[in-house]
Amino acid sequence: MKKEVKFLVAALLASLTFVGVCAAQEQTERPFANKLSAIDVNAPIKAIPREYAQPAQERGELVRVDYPVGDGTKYAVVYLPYGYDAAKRYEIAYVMHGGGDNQNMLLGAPGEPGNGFKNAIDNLIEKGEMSPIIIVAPSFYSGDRGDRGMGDAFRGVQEFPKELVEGLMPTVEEKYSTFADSTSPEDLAKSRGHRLFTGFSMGSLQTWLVLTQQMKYFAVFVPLSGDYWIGGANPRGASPNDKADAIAKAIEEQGFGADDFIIYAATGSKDIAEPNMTPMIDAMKKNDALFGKNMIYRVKEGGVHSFPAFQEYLFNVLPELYKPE
Ligand code: FER
Repeated sequence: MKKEVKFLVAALLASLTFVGVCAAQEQTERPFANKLSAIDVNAPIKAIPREYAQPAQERGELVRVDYPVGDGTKYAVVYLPYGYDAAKRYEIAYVMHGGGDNQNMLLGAPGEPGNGFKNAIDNLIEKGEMSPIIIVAPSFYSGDRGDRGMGDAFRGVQEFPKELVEGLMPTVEEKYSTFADSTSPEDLAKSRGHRLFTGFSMGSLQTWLVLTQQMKYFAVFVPLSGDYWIGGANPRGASPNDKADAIAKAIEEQGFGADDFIIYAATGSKDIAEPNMTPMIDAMKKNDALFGKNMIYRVKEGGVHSFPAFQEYLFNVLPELYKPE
């Protein structure tokens, strides 16, 4: 090879390496790293104190956001923290309800802050116990079907991961300021470290489905009272090891490893999901290389499969994951 050509090849390789390193650094922005290390998994899960359920002085706003799905539209309820400022960047948490519920169940509907959980979030932020974040409450049901059978839930959770990344995320994160520089798939992926998915019961199944299919866009997962049903429908006969292996395989097939995500799982000792979830988590823990350092699991003593339990888990988990600096 001629000297000049060698030089050109070397320069090209050096610049490619440089671009590669920059890309890797962007990919590896990991604000979620170390979030779990300070959490005592044996500490009791706190009930929501009565005063936190009262309206705060500084109240966030609930807005309805319509987004495209196929030929139609669906909507999500979006919580904007008090003093939301489009010039700032916000962490964002997507929260999925359980079977039979809807977009309004967790936080309330716009103008009707519902059952006190929104007040609890307002209060946590007002008291400086949690950073202001954006919370998105969508539904896996199709708005116009209005049906609520188990088959609809199975279909809904299976269809949702695609509509999440193609319709909901781009619409919400275009409208409101998150860590995504734009709503291109590349920028949404680049900001994955600042994006959480959680849900209760069928919403927990939804969380496992998002983890196994859309980890490209999410790094923080909070499955509450629900195990992974392979593919989305109840996998009769799948053992805890089968499920753990399927989750591990899906993570690896998406090109991710132990440093790329965290899982904060929880349920109650009397929850109908506990006998499903605990053995699956135990099977996952056997894969120490993938889950050893980045997964925790808390079980609330006496906790049952109920909406108040869902609220309690989030009330405990969100301030831990979004500790003010
Ligand atoms: C589970 C137990 C119960 C679970 C889901 C449910 C995804 C849902 C029950 C219902 O909607 O009635 O382990 O995991």
